[in-house]
Amino acid sequence: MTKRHTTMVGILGLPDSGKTACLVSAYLLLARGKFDGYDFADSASLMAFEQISRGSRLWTEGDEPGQLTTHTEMADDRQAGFLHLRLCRHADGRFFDMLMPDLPGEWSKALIEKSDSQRFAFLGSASVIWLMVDGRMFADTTKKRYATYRAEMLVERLSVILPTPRPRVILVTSWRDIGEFPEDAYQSICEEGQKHGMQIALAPIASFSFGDVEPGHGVASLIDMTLNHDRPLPDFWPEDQYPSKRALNGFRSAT
Ligand SMILES: Nc1nc2c(ncn2[C@@H]2O[C@H](COP(=O)(O)OP(=O)(O)OP(=O)(O)O)[C@@H](O)[C@H]2O)c(=O)[nH]1
Ligand SMILES: [Mg+2]
Repeated sequence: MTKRHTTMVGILGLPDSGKTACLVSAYLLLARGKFDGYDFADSASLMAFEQISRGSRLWTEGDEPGQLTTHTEMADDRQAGFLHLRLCRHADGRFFDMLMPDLPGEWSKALIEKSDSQRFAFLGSASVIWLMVDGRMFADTTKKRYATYRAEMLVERLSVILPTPRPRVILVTSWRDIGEFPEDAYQSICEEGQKHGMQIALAPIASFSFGDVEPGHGVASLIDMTLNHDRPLPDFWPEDQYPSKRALNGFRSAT
């Protein structure tokens, strides 16, 4: 990150929300040259991508994948490890470096249940946050309300960790292949975000697919949203804090 401008993404989400699947899907789309708007340029973590994509070898032409990722566990349970991607944008040939952690959902669970936030300190340097939720829970009317509540808890916990001005937060909803994400649940999560000064955008994805939606749907658009971020700049010269600014302006006009 000291060498090149890098977009670090903070990825949170309960177990099974689809974090690993999303990263695998992005990697597979890039590997097959099917990633809308971008080409794969490089990765400093190819081995790690290969490792998490192992189960997806079955994803060949016309062969719809099923359960392809496994539960994430980490060798080091105190510190996040990152996957790296360098992408080239078709529109202007510009290169983008991204760092994304593949964290175990247990970390987010412990954040909700025990406010265990120490391991998430790195989120302070993230440009964009992906808040991942399991689309299956929101498609099931008996589980939707609880799933919304848990997502809001995560937003609330996140608000304590994130700096101000807030980085952009994207609600990434998985399993788009089984249906649309319910709008009322999104509204409710957005309102929780607004209470804490966060604007939450929505990005539905189908990392894999059992339905009519093509596998990888929404993933390239999520990355595009992520890379085109404008982090609001802090108010550099608030009048009341720096009265000398006026003196400086006066000096300028006098010369
Ligand atoms: N069809 C379909 N399957 C998905 C999608 N997203 C995730 N899955 C599947 O759902 C299961 C859970 O996804 P993971 O990506 O492993 O979940 P995770 O958030 O990494 O879970 P932990 O590592 O336990 O925290 C896996 O079997 C995935 O293959 C999706 O958008 N569509
Ligand atoms: Mg995982």
